[in-house]
Amino acid sequence: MAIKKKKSKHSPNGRSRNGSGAIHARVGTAALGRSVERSSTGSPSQDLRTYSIPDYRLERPDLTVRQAVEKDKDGTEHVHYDVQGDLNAPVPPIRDSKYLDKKQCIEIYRYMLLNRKMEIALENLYKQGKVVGGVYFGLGQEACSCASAYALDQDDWFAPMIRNQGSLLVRGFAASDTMMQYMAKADSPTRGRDGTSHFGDIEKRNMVSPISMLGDLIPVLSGVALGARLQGRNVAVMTYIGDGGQSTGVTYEGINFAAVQNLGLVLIVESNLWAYSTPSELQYRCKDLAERAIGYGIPGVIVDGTDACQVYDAAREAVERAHRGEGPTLIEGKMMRMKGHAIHDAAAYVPKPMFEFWKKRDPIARFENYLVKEKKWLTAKENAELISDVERVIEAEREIAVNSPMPTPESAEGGVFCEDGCHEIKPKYGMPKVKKGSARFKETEAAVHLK
Ligand SMILES: Cc1ncc(C[n+]2csc(CCOP(=O)(O)OP(=O)(O)O)c2C)c(N)n1
Ligand SMILES: [Mg+2]
Repeated sequence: MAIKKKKSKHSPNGRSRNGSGAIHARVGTAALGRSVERSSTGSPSQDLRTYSIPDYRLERPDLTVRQAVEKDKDGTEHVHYDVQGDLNAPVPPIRDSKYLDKKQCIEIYRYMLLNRKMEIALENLYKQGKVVGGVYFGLGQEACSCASAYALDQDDWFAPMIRNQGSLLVRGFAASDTMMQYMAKADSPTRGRDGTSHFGDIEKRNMVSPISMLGDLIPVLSGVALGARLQGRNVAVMTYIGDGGQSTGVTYEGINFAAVQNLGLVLIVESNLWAYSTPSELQYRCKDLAERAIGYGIPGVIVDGTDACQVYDAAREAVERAHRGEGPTLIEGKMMRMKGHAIHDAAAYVPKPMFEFWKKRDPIARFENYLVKEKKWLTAKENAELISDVERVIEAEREIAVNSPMPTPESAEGGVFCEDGCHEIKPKYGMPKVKKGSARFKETEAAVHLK
């Protein structure tokens, strides 16, 4: 296998941050392209294959982070990071969506605002001492969370990770659910048994609970798709993994399983340049994580994770592939984690100019500019009204959350393990298909399990 690469003057390992020319870009299709290279005489060379990764971005930031070690007077070593590259590059426009209309764009914008303002309220609740434990933020990643979840159909499934509190809003959770969860309130989805995001809803919202062990959601979601298929349905199952988390072995296992079984996994790789305090340069060696798709034999695509239209289009195409039973898609969303890992982390290790570069690419400010100034789909007055309405909603949700009681100590005894008659496990879409055969096993394992 050969991937055409161009050596960068910034990168000693040959990994340039500038996508131009590094991977054959074929914008407009999410299909994995593979071709046989032709030699200069025009005859096909069987030795060299090239692969195409579509790249929807209108800008390919060319920044590199390098580790430097300095010694202080006592000889103690201090590690810090420097950023190099074109930090003054102009901000790209939003790419027009192939699918979204005016109403849908405004709806996604509203979810992104809800996402941002809910997290601002959460930060305040934390500072008021009302939160039990920490708080995670998706600042700078609202377009990725909201536009991807918006691409799912009602019957599809999803599993968010810590940066995807916006996806929960899109899938019908209230902001107060997340707030109460962080405050461990009696009315929170886990009734005070968990202080962060470990809750799901397999009945109404087709949501699998996040799993803290990075990567483990991927095989679980692949399993959901397999379960649905056994019940006669091709559903899309969307989940997220960070640029750090994707290094885990289970990520490989989960995607590979979905690939060979043609399961409708839609994996959003959140390339936000940091994994806790580790820059992506120290996390993986390939240039773009979408390249991983080539090894799995599935389509991979790169989008600007701060552009809601690009995220939506790639996610929607992946969801449609899933519905057609054509298997998984890997979507790499490039963006920047604009806060520390969680509220306790001031992110002092991130070079300040890097924050400044990405602040100019704020997904909400860019989408607002697109809707108000470029498309003129919102007047300044309508936009101001929409923002105040979102603020009103968040304030009302905050009130609900704050006024919810703490759980009673006695309630801790119940509702942790399934008790007799607690709930029925039944197939969602129909009885699993029974395979006819002459062997001893007459029914599929799922059919036996769900009897
Ligand atoms: C298997 C595993 N290893 C380590 C951790 C601890 N941990 C939690 S989040 C995190 C960083 C994740 O970085 P990334 O995947 O890039 O996601 P981001 O926080 O940037 O969204 C680590 C190391 C974990 N939860 N699971
Ligand atoms: Mg990361």
